[in-house]
Amino acid sequence: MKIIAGILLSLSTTVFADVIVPMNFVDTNGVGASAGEVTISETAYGLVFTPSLQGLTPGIHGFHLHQNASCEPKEVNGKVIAGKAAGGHYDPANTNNHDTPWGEGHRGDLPPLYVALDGSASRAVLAPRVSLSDLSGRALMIHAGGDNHSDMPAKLGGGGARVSCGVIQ
Ligand SMILES: [Cu+2]
Ligand SMILES: [Zn+2]
Repeated sequence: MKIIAGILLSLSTTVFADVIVPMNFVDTNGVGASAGEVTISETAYGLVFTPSLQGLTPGIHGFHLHQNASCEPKEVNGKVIAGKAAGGHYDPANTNNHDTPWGEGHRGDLPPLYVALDGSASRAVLAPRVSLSDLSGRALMIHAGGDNHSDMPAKLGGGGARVSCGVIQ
């Protein structure tokens, strides 16, 4: 019985394939070099985002699901902004609030990414409100600065510029 249970368990954990998102650096010229990838897997507690990234600035970075499947720059009021074609934070309920990953605001508000002193990121984060059905046609975004999961004192957690992005197929 133990063997059968083991086989069933290993089958059940492979039913849902991980989603792998290639990540690239972005700037006002467009999509640049590869930064690595993020693997998204489903758990009983939500989705786990496991980064395998290099070349980032050490420290905490805002990390979100954005609305559109594009990482291209876009002009806003005569100014070209990196990654802006990805649109705003994924917000299917139109809350217009930036909040915690477990809060009532944008569903795309993920826990921030931790980047080590050597510029690599490998620590996984758990997003309890996001499911696999939310992913298709979105973009995964890493910001230059951190994220206080509030619109105060700065909008959208204060993370600032979009530095790395990946389209989720
Ligand atoms: Cu963002
Ligand atoms: Zn948000």
